[in-house]
Amino acid sequence: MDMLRGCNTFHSSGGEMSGSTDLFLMEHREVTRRWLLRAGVGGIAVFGVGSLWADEPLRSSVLDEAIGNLESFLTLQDEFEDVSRGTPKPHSLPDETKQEVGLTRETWSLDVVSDPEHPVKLRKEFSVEQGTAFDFAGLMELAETHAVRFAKVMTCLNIGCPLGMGIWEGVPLREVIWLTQPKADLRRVFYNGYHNDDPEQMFRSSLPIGRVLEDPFDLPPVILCYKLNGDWLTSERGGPVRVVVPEAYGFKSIKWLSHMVLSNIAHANDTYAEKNNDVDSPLKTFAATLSVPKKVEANTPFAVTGYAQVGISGLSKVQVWIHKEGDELPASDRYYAAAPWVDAEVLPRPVEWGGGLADNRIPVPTHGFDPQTGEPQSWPMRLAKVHWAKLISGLEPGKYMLRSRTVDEQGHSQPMPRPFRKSGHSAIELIEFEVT
Ligand SMILES: Nc1nc2c(c(=O)[nH]1)N[C@H]1C(S)=C(S)[C@@H](COP(=O)(O)O)O[C@H]1N2
Ligand SMILES: [Mo]
Repeated sequence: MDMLRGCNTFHSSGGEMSGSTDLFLMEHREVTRRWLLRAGVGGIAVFGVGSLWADEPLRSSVLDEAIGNLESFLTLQDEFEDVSRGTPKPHSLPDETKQEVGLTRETWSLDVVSDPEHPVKLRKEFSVEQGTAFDFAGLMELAETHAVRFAKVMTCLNIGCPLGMGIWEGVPLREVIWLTQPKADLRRVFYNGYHNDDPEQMFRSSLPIGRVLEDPFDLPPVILCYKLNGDWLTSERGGPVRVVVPEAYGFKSIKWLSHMVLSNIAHANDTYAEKNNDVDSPLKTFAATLSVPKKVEANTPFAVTGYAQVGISGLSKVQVWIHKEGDELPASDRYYAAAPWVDAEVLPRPVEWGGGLADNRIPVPTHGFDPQTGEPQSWPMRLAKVHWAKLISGLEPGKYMLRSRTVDEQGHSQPMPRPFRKSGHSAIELIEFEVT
């Protein structure tokens, strides 16, 4: 865990149909439905990306097939990548132990207390020690009137590649904080999850109180999350309750939540700061490939696909640039800003969302989706992972390098505007392939 690496790319094996052809066709049909059977569906025009699809009959079947094989938009809970500390990892404990230590909905309890070292004036505290802890029944009571849902990609600042994409449901954290009736000296909250009662294993994160009490611009609230894609949050994903911070990297979204401390401390005190991470860095926008053939035939069109993480700066374009080995690279152009980039097609919202959603419907209401129709209110949606594809017309034989990048809504191309690795991955990906 927590290792530094680029984003995975898988070389597709170019038309290979190994294994059972029937099975392949079945799977193929299924995934194709996710992304392609839209022309007659009528959803496209509603949000104004009709032009992308207007020339649909002219689209290459090569491109359509590559799009059809893309992963689904939402990730099944069990298929998220897991980034968990702990020996043993809390989600691997036996059920009896989970019961004992409060890692089930029936036994969950939360401390919400003033920081002894930087005290806050509160009228009320919730304390496990004093038998007044906040419990799951209390959370469900708040959920009746305050529950919210939003779509968000979970991404580790250190790993860089998205871990999974979900619809997260929970109660805004501020609702629980208001129950303590804070009066003064509240500047920050910090929080941690169950850590085998070993201080060495504690993994803590923190937020300025302002972010908890108010949602800047159109961001969803910071939540105490108990459901993912419509199902109870699994133990591996941090259940029964985890924090989810919409615009932040994963380390702010503490799993197996057990302690919430209201503090007058004036600065961040996250465990993740210890490894030189920039803990105030919101999610970045970047692109990566999902499928690039390793070898292609000369003068034959082929498709490449990928995804873009849409960070707080939004996404206006995904672009690719194919550079032949030996050709001159632009001089003194560190981020290849002047290279001959060409636009790829950013796919509209899928027909099927995936992720195991009941009836394949985004539950209503969900932040960012129309409360009547369930359609996304903007696309590509911020804080999500979207997909792109590009048909490359034939190339002459040789070795090539494919780069992909995003351009955000302010016109910054990757790795800008925040190119520093410890504030999150944004380097331009480089994939080699050969034309024979
Ligand atoms: N209690 C606890 N919460 C945690 C972690 C952890 O190790 N312990 N890892 C964090 C990190 S670094 C990331 S990137 C995300 C990963 O979430 P996931 O495992 O649901 O994909 O969880 C965060 N929450
Ligand atoms: Mo992480």
